Amino acid sequence: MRLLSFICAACFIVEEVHAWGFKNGVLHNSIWLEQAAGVYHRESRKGRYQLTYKEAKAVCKYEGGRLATYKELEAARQIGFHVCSAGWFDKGRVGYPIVKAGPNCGFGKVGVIDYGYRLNKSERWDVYCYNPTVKECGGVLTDQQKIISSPGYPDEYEDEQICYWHIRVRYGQKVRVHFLDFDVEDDTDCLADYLEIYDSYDDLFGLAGRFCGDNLPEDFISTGNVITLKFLSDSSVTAPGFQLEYTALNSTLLSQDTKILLP
Ligand SMILES: *[C@@H]1O[C@H](CO)[C@@H](O)[C@H](O)[C@H]1NC(C)=O
Ligand SMILES: *[C@@H]1O[C@H](CO)[C@@H](O)[C@H](O)[C@H]1NC(C)=O
Ligand SMILES: [Ca+2]
Repeated sequence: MRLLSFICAACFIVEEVHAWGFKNGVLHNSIWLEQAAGVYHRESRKGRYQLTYKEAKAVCKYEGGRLATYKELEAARQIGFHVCSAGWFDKGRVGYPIVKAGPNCGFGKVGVIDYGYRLNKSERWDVYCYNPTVKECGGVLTDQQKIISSPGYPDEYEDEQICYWHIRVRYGQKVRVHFLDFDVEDDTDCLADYLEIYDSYDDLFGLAGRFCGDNLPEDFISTGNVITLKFLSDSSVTAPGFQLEYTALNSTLLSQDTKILLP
């Protein structure tokens, strides 16, 4: 079962890479442009489509930003910002930016898919925030090697944090994650605070592990050239957090392992 989901995660990545492809050395895929022009997408800690208008505003404000305006969303879209999730933006509007037409997203249209001004502000959607300053928490990383820490490390992280790190190394490479330090609020099923690793370009597919407590997790090696790390903290009890190092690996070195995995 685990093996199966592992393989399918790989299929998915390959499919996506083909669907989007490279242009000027950049993989044209929404997630890598997540912070395009200061605009980024957020969902609730509870999952997709859980934020009222008021909560959506609070999410952006918490991270030092505010709701994106239509103009900002469109400006980001024009440089490749593409997200297939409807979210609140300024003045109680809901919509999402589509760059590439597809049957399952945006009704085959391109542009900001605009659901208009919502009369009912208790409806639940995701959110599009605007914050042009670099965020300490999360980001899109393309370096060959880098050390990543929880916000504030080695001081304790704060409550109510959600950070996504999308790591993309060169096509054909893999990503190795090696933990240097780990101390996250302990909880039986890691439901309170946790770090998750996804063998995927987002956190919808390819969950490879969820970690909490103070045992150092084992090294992780991706199947493709992209991974996502998601760190979440709840509303009470913090800890010093984690520090890890990721490194790009040339997958030729690993082709033996890959063969074993493939049917
Ligand atoms: C507003 O939306 C919420 C959530 O979808 C729903 O529960 C509520 O009944 C709606 N209120 C009105 C007046 O339509
Ligand atoms: C990986 O391959 C690149 C290009 O072929 C090469 O420059 C680099 O030194 C290799 N890295 C390792 C760790 O083998
Ligand atoms: Ca906590």
